[in-house]
Amino acid sequence: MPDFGVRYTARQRVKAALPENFKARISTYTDRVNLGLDRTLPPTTTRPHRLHDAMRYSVLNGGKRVRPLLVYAAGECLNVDTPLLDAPAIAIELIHAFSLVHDDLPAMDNDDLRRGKPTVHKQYDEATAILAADALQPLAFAALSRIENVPADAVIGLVQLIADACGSIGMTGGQSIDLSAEGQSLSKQELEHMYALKTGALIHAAIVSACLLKVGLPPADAEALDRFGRDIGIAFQIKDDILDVEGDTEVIGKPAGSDEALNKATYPALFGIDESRARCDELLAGALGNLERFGSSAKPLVWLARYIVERGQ
Ligand code: GRG
Repeated sequence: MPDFGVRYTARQRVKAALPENFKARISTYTDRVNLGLDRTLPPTTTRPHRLHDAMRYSVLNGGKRVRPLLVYAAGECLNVDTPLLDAPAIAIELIHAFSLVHDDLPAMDNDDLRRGKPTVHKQYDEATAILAADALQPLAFAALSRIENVPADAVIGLVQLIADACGSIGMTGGQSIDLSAEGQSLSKQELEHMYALKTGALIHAAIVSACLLKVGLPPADAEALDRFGRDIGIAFQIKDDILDVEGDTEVIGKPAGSDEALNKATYPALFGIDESRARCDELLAGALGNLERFGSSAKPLVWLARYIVERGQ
């Protein structure tokens, strides 16, 4: 039985002195999760080669790694040992990758490009893309189950958190509402509910996973991070919509797969770009307010929250 569990060297297990500035800190954590993902995914030399090649292509073809970064930043905020955060960071990114493969399929958004490269069904074929995504989801839970030095109730808590965030009361439910809302007018409340499920649930789970790994976390701290996760998750999707509109204005017409071409119910489409920006700023301010109680240990979370709302891609 092959074992694809993540194994770090003793040096990597030691909590390294982290660089002080944002960019250097981000690349330290990005490298860390990329290493973990690489070791978790079966090699292409393992049969079936094409399936494993497609799985690796879908995960290791770029991506900002925002969700794993949030796991590590929330862990820093609570002073959780970095190695404990690897499993949820890897699991959540694998779930995210599988959702993108499905999201790009002809039955969903029918996109040809993802991260500037052919989508998985274009690079391979539709059946391989479906199977690769199918295999990424259990791989996420297998990675989670291999977490070491964590009490069983915390592991169960992580499995429940991430399963709920991924399922019909989370991302999949949000995607279902999104598909049935095409061409419809939703209230702000309805739209934000859809965003909270479709995109927010996994982002929220990234933050809360660090909370589950902190022994003796005061309930008020857990509640503050819970609220932070909810606000920043919705802000992430509104910003994604704004970027989609801004991207479309740079090309003539409505590119296939764009929100406008798909007649999607989005914040800019329903309430305009100015209101979308204002709501993003409002959510950011609310999110940051929840971090004040943590003082300077929340700095990486503050950086990431600002990055989410101010990013250019
Ligand atoms: C669970 C059966 C099943 C299907 C999945 C397709 C689907 C249901 C859900 C899709 C949810 C989805 C794609 C939401 C959009 C989230 C979003 C804004 C993605 C872009 O995330 P980034 O910007 O991407 O973090 P990178 O490329 O940086 O990783």
